[in-house]
Amino acid sequence: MTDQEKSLNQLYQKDIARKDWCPGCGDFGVLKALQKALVELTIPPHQVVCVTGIGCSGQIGGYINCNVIKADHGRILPLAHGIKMANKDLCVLGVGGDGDGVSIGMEHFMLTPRTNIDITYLILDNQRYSLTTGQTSPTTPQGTKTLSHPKGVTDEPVNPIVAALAAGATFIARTFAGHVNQSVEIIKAAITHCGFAFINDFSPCPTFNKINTHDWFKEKVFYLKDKYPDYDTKDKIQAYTHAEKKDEFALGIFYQVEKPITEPDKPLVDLELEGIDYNDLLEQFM
Ligand SMILES: Cc1ncc(C[n+]2csc(CCOP(=O)(O)OP(=O)(O)O)c2C)c(N)n1
Ligand code: SF4
Repeated sequence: MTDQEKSLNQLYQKDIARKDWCPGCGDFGVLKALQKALVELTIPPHQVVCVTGIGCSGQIGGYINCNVIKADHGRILPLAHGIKMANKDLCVLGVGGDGDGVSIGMEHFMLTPRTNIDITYLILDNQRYSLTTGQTSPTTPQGTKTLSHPKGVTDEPVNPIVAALAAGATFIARTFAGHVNQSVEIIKAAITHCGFAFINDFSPCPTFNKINTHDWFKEKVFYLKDKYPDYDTKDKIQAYTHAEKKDEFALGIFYQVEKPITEPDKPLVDLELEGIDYNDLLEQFM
């Protein structure tokens, strides 16, 4: 780590006694990877806005020292979109669960990518609604017995990568929370991509998902660039083909193309955010 990275890393650390995630939760790995990616990109915390969901995954906002907004359930993307339109110089991240993104928030997940707004959206996919104790989510595999489907889930799951391809995202990748270093590189590529970047992260929930565990994923994941050196990230059909597979799971960048982005003609907010005295601002509303 360079001296600059060391001091940035310090800035991103939050002084909290403990994290509320269960031991072994995949979300720890995502937090580490996200923080490392921001440090390595040398983006200072005052330029980052992290919009989080409401579930366990949304806790990430409490553990990283940057600007954070906890959205209503399913409303990460409209908030993130609005923030980027207000100040295009900010690095805007959305981080939430599969329940948040592909159930109650599905309309936004289908409609935001086509604007190609320059934000990065991560779904921490544990195949359950975990904060509310493990009910079926839209990504729960068919046949799985859960709290809300004791006889097994009857519906076909939603595949977030396929959904993002259909919705027009210009950067689409999959990561695994157990592979922190590889995730850092993919998150960096997503943040530096100019346009709507989506990452579906497999983040195991050892408490409510006893099937799709860390070990289960470790046996089934591989990196597209390792197994298929000729893989073309501009080929949408190839991306669909790999995304649809259910016996093994490709990781890495599935799809990436350049397209014009949505940007405001002039910023709605033109403030230097470093060193603002928030007390003065707050007093205006008291
Ligand atoms: C409008 C609304 N509906 C329902 C809830 C209850 N609720 C809180 S978290 C959650 C599920 C979260 O699941 P997911 O987004 O997958 O996150 P995870 O906890 O698995 O990380 C639900 C349904 C809520 N807070 N707001
Ligand atoms: S319930 Fe699952 S997702 Fe939530 S903190 Fe525990 S392990 Fe993580």
